[in-house]
Order: sequence, then C-alpha cells, then structure tokens
Amino acid sequence: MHTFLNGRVEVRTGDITSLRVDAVVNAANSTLLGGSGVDGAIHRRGGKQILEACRELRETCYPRGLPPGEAVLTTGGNLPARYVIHTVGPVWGRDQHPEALLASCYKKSIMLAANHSLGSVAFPAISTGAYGYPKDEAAAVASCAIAQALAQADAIERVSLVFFSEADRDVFLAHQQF
Ligand code: AR6
Repeated sequence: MHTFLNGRVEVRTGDITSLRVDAVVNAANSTLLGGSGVDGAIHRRGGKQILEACRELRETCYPRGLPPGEAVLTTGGNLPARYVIHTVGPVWGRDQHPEALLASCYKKSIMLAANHSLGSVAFPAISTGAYGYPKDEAAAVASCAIAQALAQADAIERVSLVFFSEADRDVFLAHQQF
C-alpha cells in the first residue's frame, strides 16, 4: 500500500465495488443510467436501488443529463459502501478542456462527500477506460485536484485510489504529483 499526504491518500489495487467505505465514486456517463466498466460493476453489485435513485435525479434535476465534471450522490444500495457518488469524466478527444473537467470530477466528488460528512471516499481512475484519457496525464491531474480539494475538506480522513491492475497503479505512482 502506498500512501500520500500524511496517510490521507492511499493507492491500492482491486475491485472498487468490494470496499467498505462511506462513498465509492462511479465513473458514470451523462445519462446516469449505467454502462460498462466501473459503472456496470457498481450497478450490478449495488442493485436496482441505485438505478432508481439515478432515474429520479435525471427526472428532477438533470433532464438533459449530468454534465461532465459534475457529481451527484445516491444510496449505495447493496454495496458495502454507504453511498455512491456519480461523476462524469471527459471523453478524450471529444470534450474541450479535459484537464479542467477531470480535475472538477475529483474536486466536486470530494466536496460532495465533505458536505455530507463522509469521511472515506474511494475513486476509480476516472476517464482512463472507455473514455480514453491517457493514464499518465490523468495521474498528474487527479493527484493535483485531490490535494487541492483535501486542503479544503478537513472532514475527509481517507481517499482511496483504486486501480484495477498493478500496471495501472504503477503508471499512477510514476506520474502522480502529490
Ligand atoms: N474497480 C476498480 N477499477 C475498475 C473496475 C472496478 N470494478 N472496473 C474497471 N475499472 P471505465 P471511464 C477501471 O471505462 O473511462 C462506462 O460505460 C478501468 O480499468 O469504467 O470514465 C460508463 O457508463 C479503468 O482504468 O470509466 C461511461 O460510459 C477505470 O476503471 C464510460 O464507461 C475507468 O474505466 C466511462 O468511462
């Protein structure tokens, strides 16, 4: 296990859906209605309560979808985590200002967790799968954004960065800027 920022950030490998934390972050899409990758895994394991909460958010707050860089909170359903924070990363090569959008995903997710007094949050490597964000560049953006957000979120005790493979974790470790 690798830790940064006096232990407030840990870098690990594994399946994010098995973590017992206050909130896991979902790399969602704008529809909030599910997909593949982490999104598929969270909805599969979390059950229909999460999808129902997402549908309600769509209808009441985001009829045209959740914009990239934004984050919303739902129940964790059947997951070991209490809540899911759904955020939409930038699509590499499609969305303008991908750095700012990716940074916003991390910052707004952390702010949302802090506003709900959630002490532990686990992130996947947002946008680095289906959305094609280069993993080395994402590492620099994510680590800077997390460090900035944590400086203003005393309530957050632990941020876990969860990589699906050791290779992905090692790219992160080589390019992070904590
Ligand atoms: N635990 C941890 N990491 C995972 C897991 C898991 N269970 N599953 C995949 N990863 P992606 P994106 C890693 O594609 O790029 C979906 O269809 C994966 O190896 O899940 O933001 C959504 O609905 C990769 O490094 O998210 C959107 O349409 C990282 O998580 C779109 O994909 C992110 O990969 C979002 O694409």
